[in-house]
Amino acid sequence: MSSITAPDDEATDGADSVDIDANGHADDAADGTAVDGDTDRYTFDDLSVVMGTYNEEEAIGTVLDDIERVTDGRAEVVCVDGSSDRTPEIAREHGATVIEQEPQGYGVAVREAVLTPDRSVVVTTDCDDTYPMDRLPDFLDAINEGPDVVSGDRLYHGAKSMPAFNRFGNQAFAALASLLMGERVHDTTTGMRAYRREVVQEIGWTENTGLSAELLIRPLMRGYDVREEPIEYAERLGETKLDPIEGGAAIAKSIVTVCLEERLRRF
Ligand SMILES: Nc1nc2c(ncn2[C@@H]2O[C@H](COP(=O)(O)OP(=O)(O)OP(=O)(O)O)[C@@H](O)[C@H]2O)c(=O)[nH]1
Ligand SMILES: [Mg+2]
Repeated sequence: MSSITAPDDEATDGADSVDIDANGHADDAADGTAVDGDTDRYTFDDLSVVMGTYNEEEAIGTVLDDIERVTDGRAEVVCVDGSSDRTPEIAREHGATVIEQEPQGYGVAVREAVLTPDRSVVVTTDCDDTYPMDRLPDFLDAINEGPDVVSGDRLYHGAKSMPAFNRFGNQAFAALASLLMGERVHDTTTGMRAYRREVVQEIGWTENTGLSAELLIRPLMRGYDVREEPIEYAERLGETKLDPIEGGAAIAKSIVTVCLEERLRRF
């Protein structure tokens, strides 16, 4: 795991309730089960996995089956759905909480999704079977080690399944954000991250297509402890909902706007 920034004491006050494993071993809770004498660690019972869903009937069954298998059915799942196909029915059959919303773009759905859970740890994902749900225990373990945000870095392993145009764009977004923030980040547009709930509750989110970048940049620039975790990335099931040119321009604009806003906030 590559560490991006040191924690800012003031900003991470909300994290005080969690103890790091006395042995310094994150692996003790790799199955999300609190071990004896270690009851302050978050487990799958503290985990919400949230996503925007928009006509994902090809993928949603697989994604929700994976979450159920990996977390023993203990993680809560929240889908903010704008579909006209069977996606919401399939989600409900799998026990997910479905919030219906007119389709208004990625960020409008995902903002609602991250703000909905009452549980302490919120993990975002896409509903297209691209993100490795079998890494949920690692993300939970990583949060238990102390960070406020753990961000899946798809580019670390090369992201060969990503279309070349998107890969190039994502590298360019990371370079742009790194330059403007003065901190090296490797994947600003990943959809898989774990957050301590306080982080998503305390920050006001403004972006739509660029929300994924905003969800990394604002916490980082406010001094939260943000870490990147290399992940594999798979080919998408079903149709993309993002126009690469229009979406790419919106993301670049969000990165510049959010970085400038966060810099001005410091004065
Ligand atoms: N509710 C809702 N969900 C959306 C909307 N737009 C996108 N999503 C969901 O947000 C997630 C991300 O969209 P994707 O199409 O995967 O975008 P992407 O990951 O940038 O592009 P891909 O390379 O195709 O995966 C998916 O789970 C979509 O179903 C929307 O307007 N409303
Ligand atoms: Mg996707």
